Amino acid sequence: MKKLFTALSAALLAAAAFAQAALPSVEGEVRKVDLDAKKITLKHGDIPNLEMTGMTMVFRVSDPALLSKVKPGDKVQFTADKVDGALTVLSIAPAN
Ligand SMILES: [Cu+2]
Repeated sequence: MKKLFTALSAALLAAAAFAQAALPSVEGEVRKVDLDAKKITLKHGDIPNLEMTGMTMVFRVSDPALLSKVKPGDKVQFTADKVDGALTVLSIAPAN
């Protein structure tokens, strides 16, 4: 029984790690960068993990340093997820 529980825990941990790593990369275009509010406006394509189709909207960023990597007009690839109830960009980089 204990062995089974250990195996289940390991499987759950692996699944959680996989979910983290598996955030899909999304195409977008930067519309606005707000350093003070730590927010970015992106015109984005489909975001399967958030069940969103393309639109233009504001995201929080997990780390303000992300905002220094991009500027309005840039085509980007990013990942986003819900963090503490807020739609948050977790990674972003210029697309090339
Ligand atoms: Cu959206």
